[in-house]
Amino acid sequence: MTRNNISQRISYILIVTVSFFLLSGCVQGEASFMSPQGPVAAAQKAHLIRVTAITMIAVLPVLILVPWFLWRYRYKNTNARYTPDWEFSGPLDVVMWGVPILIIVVLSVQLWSATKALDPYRPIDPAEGDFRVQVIGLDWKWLFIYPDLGIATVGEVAFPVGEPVGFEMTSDTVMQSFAIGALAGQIYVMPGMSTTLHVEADQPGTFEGENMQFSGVGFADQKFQAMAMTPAEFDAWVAQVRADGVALDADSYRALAAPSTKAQAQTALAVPARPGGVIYFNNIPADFLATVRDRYTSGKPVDATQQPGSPTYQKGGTP
Ligand SMILES: [Cu+2]
Repeated sequence: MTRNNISQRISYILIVTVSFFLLSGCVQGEASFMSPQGPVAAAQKAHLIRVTAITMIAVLPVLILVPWFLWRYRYKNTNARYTPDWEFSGPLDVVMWGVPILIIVVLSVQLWSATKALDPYRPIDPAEGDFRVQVIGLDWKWLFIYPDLGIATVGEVAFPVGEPVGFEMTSDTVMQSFAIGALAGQIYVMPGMSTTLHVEADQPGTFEGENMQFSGVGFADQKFQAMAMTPAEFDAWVAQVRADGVALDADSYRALAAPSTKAQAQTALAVPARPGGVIYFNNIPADFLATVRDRYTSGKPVDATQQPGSPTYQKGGTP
């Protein structure tokens, strides 16, 4: 590799790194792990900064020395030593190989321990137990089910602040990617499978959640508000969902699961047009997520008319 190539490559790395930090500052504060609102996102941010700093031990000297060499050993500078036959320096080789090897060893240890610590399946506090929320990814909305409270929502998900929340998730359409950026990283959801994500919010607040995997025309609308509430606020919210909700049954689920934005789903279900496309359900069949998920693994193929992601999906009636 020529020096020019190297410096090109380095300027590219620099531009990407700098834009990353600039752009992450532009994102709405509560949507990014760079302004963490919980312990998981805080650990992710600390990990990124640590890893970037360690990498800079190798990157910064190159960024500084390459322009300096170019300047110092330019043709017209008669003060610089000209040694066209120079080809090897033992101490220099030890530094040039030794430092990067050390960095890779340290990065490996960092990555290993961070991967274990940030395992999304690992309960945040095993002694405390999870506040359970089940999630079904649909075109183009997320259905949140509270199996212990008998309610479900679309467009917003609330949970008590300071309590570890365990999301059990699946998809009833294509693969999607669930993320509440300010609390934790993204996790994929897939039909016929369950994935798990643990989050916790430090302070009461509202954070943006979204689907991060393109899934068709309504993709941009597949966002929701994640709301960390005080216990009193949360109880009031649950009471409101229970009072204002419609029953979640086979028919309402079929209407909800059909490809539509949240607002279109409100119309299809004939429920109030709440801001943000929010829909409340109050009567939840037992183990609804398992019923939806396990259709795909019964051993019999699921007919296309029964798959919400299919163009021939039947929106109404029971099969
Ligand atoms: Cu999978």
